Amino acid sequence: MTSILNFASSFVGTLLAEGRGVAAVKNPTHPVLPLELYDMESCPFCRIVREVLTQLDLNVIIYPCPSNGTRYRPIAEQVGGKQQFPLLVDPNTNKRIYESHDIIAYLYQKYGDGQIESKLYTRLIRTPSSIAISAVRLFKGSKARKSIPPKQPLILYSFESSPFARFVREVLSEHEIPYLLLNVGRTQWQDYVPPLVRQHLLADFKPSHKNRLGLTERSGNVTVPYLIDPNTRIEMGESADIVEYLIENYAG
Ligand SMILES: N[C@@H](CCC(=O)N[C@@H](CS)C(=O)NCC(=O)O)C(=O)O
Repeated sequence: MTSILNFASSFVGTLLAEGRGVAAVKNPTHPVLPLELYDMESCPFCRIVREVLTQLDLNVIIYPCPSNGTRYRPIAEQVGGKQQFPLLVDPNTNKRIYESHDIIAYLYQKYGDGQIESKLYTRLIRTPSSIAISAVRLFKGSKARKSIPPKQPLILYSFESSPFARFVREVLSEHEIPYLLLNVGRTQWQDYVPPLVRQHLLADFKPSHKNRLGLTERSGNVTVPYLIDPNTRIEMGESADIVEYLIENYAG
């Protein structure tokens, strides 16, 4: 019963995003170094930034900063001057930016087509639906739990509005586990075909974007979430298995 409700609320969350956080632009501009985001999975302002990171096909190292967390909050304060999230760091340009709308504007300007969405759109459309998603998920991922820090950041293939990837990101957030988020937003109609059907009916299909291609080469398909743990050299798909693995290996 719990898991049905858990899935239902994550799926409702995906519907509330009104299609954002699923698709990626056709011709992305990739920076040399991944961006860095001090983030809380359940923070509505952080989510709207992550939606744009999926849209622009940008890789990002996530440093989770749940509300009572002690691992990355002090670092965020050192880096940016205060504990407010989201905080974006772009090591390619040395920019450190607070305020979700300013971060989104920067991302569109620097890595998008230069067209910036209006602040009204961010505040009246994006933000309320993101608050609704956090509410239906009961703000999961916002409270730190005891955990063992990994030596190296984990790697997660995901796109923001995947209802399954959300479960994994919530656990990573609560346990303050840093991870390189490799976005796999969809661009072609074949990307929307369910993975099992695609594997059989479109066996020759090659995705156009680097992360989708990389994941296909690794696992034979694009199914998210997909976790790689360089510390144990384990890699796996299936959100329930990943959640179990993370708790077994990193819960304190
Ligand atoms: N106007 C800011 C609001 C950011 C904000 O209020 N973030 C909350 C988390 S949702 C925060 O940083 N709270 C301080 C804390 O958690 O210590 C934005 O759009 O980025």
